[in-house]
Amino acid sequence: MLTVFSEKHALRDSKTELYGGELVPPFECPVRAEHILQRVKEVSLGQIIGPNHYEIEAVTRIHDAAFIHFLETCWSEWEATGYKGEAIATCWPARGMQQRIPDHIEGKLGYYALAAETAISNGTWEAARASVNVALTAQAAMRDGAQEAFALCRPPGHHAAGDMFGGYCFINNAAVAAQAFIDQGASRVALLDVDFHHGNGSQAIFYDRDDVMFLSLHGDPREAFPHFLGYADELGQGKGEGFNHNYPMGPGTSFRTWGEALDDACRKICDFAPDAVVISLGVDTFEHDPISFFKLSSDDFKRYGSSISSLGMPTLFVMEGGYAVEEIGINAVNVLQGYEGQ
Ligand code: Q9C
Ligand code: ZN
Repeated sequence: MLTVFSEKHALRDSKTELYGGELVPPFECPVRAEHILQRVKEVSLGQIIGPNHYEIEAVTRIHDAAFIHFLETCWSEWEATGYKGEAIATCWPARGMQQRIPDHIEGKLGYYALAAETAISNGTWEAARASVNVALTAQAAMRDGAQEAFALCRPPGHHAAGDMFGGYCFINNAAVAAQAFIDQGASRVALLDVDFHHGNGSQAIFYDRDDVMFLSLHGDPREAFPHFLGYADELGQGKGEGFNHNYPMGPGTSFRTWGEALDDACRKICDFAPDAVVISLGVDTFEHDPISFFKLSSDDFKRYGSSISSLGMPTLFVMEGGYAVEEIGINAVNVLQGYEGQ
């Protein structure tokens, strides 16, 4: 399987994450991508290439242009105020308040942030831009005939909505890639999100559409981030009704239960008969993940990779979360090897 990777991921290297009331070193850190790349090489998964450059229009098919401009300019505006730390949102357009975009960077941050853990710092934009180019390059390889590809994206993307960043995500790489399939003539695309966290951004982006089906297996929002989306009764709206499927699961969920949810999601994908499948591949479902509560073992990742290949559909894997950094390479590549029948 082809892997696409950019060294520019390392430019996303913020120093702080607001976690449990403390500023800690971010769980979403550069070594994650290095370990995955190392494992891809170790098992000789296949060719590894760098990303091509894509115009921003591929991104603004999904994201609001003013939001993208905000991401691009946020750090320099923040720095210009003289603040000493990284750019972190501290106020929001909460219930009953105006949804107008303020002029001050503090206000803009609150407007465009969906959570406070994710700090923007120098290099964040460049890395996010490279990450979506990685996804688009892997997608283009499939347009040109590849049956599958691995976009080793970092930073991840599935929490990013049309005009919101957060949950370590800035640009929704998987959504932009799904849209690229549609723009190249696909009638239907399934976006299957197996990251531990609900893909709120992807769901919101495609919620009223019937050409991209979104399915997500995740920690129950009653107990897990992003807390305010991901319930089972969110089925889509308008012509998108019936094209959104959530499988929220509680603390301690084992592969038995998780695998049954995956089988159900795969049946829905089969009925939908998409031209391509995009997998939001998070491996934070791992039993030893430091911020999650599912109990999948390293072997389980192989098993479900094989289930995904049983769909027999062109499949683009897009890297999302996973914070057990020592095992992240083994777990992510196990999915890909399981898919390849190894
Ligand atoms: N108590 C991704 O996996 N904070 N993002 C969790 C846990 C945010 C995860 C707090 C987690 C975001 C791409
Ligand atoms: Zn996650």
